[in-house]
Amino acid sequence: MSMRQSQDYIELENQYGAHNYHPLPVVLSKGEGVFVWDVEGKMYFDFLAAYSAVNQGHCHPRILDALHSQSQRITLTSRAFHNDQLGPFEKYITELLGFDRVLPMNTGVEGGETAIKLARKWGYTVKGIPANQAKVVFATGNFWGRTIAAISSSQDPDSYGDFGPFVPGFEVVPYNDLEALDKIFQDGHVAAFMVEPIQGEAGVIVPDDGYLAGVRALCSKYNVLWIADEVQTGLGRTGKMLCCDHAGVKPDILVLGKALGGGVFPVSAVLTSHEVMNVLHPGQHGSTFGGNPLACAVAMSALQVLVDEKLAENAEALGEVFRTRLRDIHSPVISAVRGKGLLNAIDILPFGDGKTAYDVCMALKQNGLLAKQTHTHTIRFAPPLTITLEQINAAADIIASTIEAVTK
Ligand code: IF1
Repeated sequence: MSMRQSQDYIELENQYGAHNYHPLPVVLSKGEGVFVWDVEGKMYFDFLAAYSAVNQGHCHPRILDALHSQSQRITLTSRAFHNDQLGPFEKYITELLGFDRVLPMNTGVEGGETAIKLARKWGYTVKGIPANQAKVVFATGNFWGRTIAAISSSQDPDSYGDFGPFVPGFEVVPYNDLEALDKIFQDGHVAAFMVEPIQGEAGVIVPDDGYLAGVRALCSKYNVLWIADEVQTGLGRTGKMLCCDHAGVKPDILVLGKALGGGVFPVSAVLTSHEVMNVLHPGQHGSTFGGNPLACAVAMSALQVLVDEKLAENAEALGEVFRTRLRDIHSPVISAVRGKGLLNAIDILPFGDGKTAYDVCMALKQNGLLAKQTHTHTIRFAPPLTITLEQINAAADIIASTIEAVTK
């Protein structure tokens, strides 16, 4: 039996799997640090990091060790019983990030759903919003997952098309627009405003410097809970532990996911105050896997790696280097360079006979760097935060030479 090649694996997925993605034609079989290898043994820089879920690098030894040693003891108890990993994890993460309480879940979208349930219930029982009248406000361009609630706030037809009817009580305002917030918050039925400090899927949209401080002030003024969706921007990605830290402000509810699982296990978490978290009583929310001992052991090690290896600081410093390198690529097809820390993006103008960012990503793949386009014209660059100066410069060399070559 000849060893399977990439095309064999792709054909298996085409024949037996759902076609809910259009992946780049590369089949990965090994990952270590900032590198991944395909089944033919070709090595690539991973500049997507599973959409910022591999901040600590692929197969981090300390995180794998936590996974392996806990898996030899006990992995899943359900929350019908206590376990010896949950309490220590809850203490560690709440003290590390400065919140009173945490509710552990599994995926980022479950974190978002949990935050919205908390906000609605707080709206009724604390703010005094009439039953079933609570409103949650979102920003245009938001993306927080694929559930019916998450697509109910979306403006992207690919996200919501043919999946209606949608969750009621969701309102949308333009991102980065404080006046619009000031206006809609005057509706006393608004319980919360959920927003990404930098919009990831929308194309790494960085708001004006005063925006987050303005959100904080307006939410306080109108007694509206600010839910910060830091599933993608959190945990060192933008050069601080939390993206909100750049503005020196704290949300009422924080949603984390992705890198909380250290790239090896789905872990998400919702952190908030006693006042908000205490609106939930036994039997009112939960999850089979939420807070399982394996997830807690992995997440604890994932956080400790971020802190001990100073990955946020590394992201801050190397992000500056990387954006400078991108700006030094004097190419007529690059119309914008933007980002914070190691969450960056470039916009690519159509070139050649209608070629787009996808064609640049295909050429980057040929040259040993994996990245993914978003919304046709944008390429997001988000490597693991463990990347070194030498590696970021080598990757920038590949990006520069590739763009120069394909756009000749
Ligand atoms: C896919 C996108 C990124 C997120 C933010 C919550 C979630 C996400 C800010 C939900 C998830 C993922 C979903 C994944 C690809 C990826 C993605 F391209 F889809 F939009 F990162 F930008 N909040 N983003 O970015 O977390 O439930 O997925 O754990 O659906 O293809 P999840």
